[in-house]
Amino acid sequence: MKTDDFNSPDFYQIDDLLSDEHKIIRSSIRDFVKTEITPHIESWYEEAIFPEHIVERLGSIGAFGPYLPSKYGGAGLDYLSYGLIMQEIERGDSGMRSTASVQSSLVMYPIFKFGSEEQKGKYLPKLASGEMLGCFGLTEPDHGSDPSSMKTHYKEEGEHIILDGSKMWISNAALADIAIVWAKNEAGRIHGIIVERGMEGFSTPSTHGKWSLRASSTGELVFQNVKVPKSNILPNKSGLGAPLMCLDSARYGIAWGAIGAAMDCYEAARKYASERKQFGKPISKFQLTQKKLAEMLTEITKAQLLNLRLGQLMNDGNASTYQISMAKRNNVNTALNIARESRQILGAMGITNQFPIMRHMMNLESVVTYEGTHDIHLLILGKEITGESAFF
Ligand code: TGC
Ligand code: FAD
Repeated sequence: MKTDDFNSPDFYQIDDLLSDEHKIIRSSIRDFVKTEITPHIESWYEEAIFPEHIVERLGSIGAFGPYLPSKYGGAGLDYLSYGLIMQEIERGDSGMRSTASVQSSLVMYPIFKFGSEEQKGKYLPKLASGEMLGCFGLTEPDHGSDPSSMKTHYKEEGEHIILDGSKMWISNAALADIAIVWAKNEAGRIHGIIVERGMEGFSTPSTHGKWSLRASSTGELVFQNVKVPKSNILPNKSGLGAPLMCLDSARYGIAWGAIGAAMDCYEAARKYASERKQFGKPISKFQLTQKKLAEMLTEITKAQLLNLRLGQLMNDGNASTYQISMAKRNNVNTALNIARESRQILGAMGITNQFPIMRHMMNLESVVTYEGTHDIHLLILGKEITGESAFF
């Protein structure tokens, strides 16, 4: 069995800016990843298995909704803690982090922010413990970057609504007990609806043939005249702004998570370079290898500082969508470049599953697309800078 002796690079002594509590949380999640994810991830990935038991395990270590109050099963932690948890889990695998961030930011967060007291009491504690798994349905087959044009809709019928349409590319769809579904009412206004597994006309086919996020389950949500009680509508916010608020929280977690994957690639490449000999000396003696490693560490350090400051702004309630977009876009792109450079340092060995690099690289190809593509985040920033929308 592979040993995992990962330690995160800290070139700018950023640890000095974290509290003891932050460091304890990071260390406990890191230990969890070392014992419960690293030893199995390559075979789950190769066999395209989502390890269902991991849901309750993630719940037990507090990875679901850590920033929610304890009244609802959360741990009342701050956003730096949430970021560190995402960083450590994605260091293990982006698919595992996907499960944690969908559950936390895209399922628990909207119920907490927009739900009724009854909805919060009914779902949040079970979601926090991992007894229940959720998913988030915004993307449709014909509407990805442009969710405002979604077709999924509902009409009112007495105490129920009748929901029709479909969602695609939904993480955890096939396993989720509940789905937070975004759909338009008869006036064309977007609302969030809690759809439960077992409701007649609701099905969740799996998506196969992915070369990315293979240890994560992806699927569709299909609604054919699904009768949902009106009381399952999230009452406290409507409009596209509601799902976009959830995305802010999830994109923040991804900005941290991606750097976890980058650190894992960098550490694997650094160690390999000191052990692998060519032309009679370790390849770490070659200037071109040193250039790669120096540039990787520089980019990781810049991204760590971006995350730290963004986390402070999140804690103060002052982080803007645009700041979050910048961090998501920069850090995922940085991680993808670092995965590619690390792979080069390992030569042929870099393409095997004896090292985590190629898996991280393939995962990051999804991460750079979901939660807003690299180019959509550039346009979100462009709109903020110029005041002009490139979308409409
Ligand atoms: P736009 O006109 O900019 O905004 C529409 C309305 O929303 C308001 N708003 C916000 N409100 C709160 N928080 C925010 N962050 C907000 N951003 C915008 C805005 O004020 C407006 O309100 P109102 O009252 O004027 O109507 O919208 P737009 O249609 O121009 O589109 C904006 C755009 C393209 C940036 C947005 O739609 C977008 O971000 N597209 C990307 C789609 C996306 O990210 N999808 C993600 C799906 S979920 C996912 O990928 C999960 S992967 C999970 C995993 O496995 O980890
Ligand atoms: P499109 O929107 O069709 O974009 C295709 C290309 O066109 C991209 O390069 C894009 O940048 C570019 N483009 C689009 N519009 C513009 C423009 N105005 N200007 C310039 N370029 C543009 N969604 C969910 O709702 N829930 C989930 O849980 C979820 N999980 C996912 C899991 C995985 C593994 C993946 C891969 C996706 C997941 N998604 C989920 C969907 C994801 O959010 C979408 O894939 C993403 O928003 C992009 O949409 P699209 O794939 O339809 O691409």
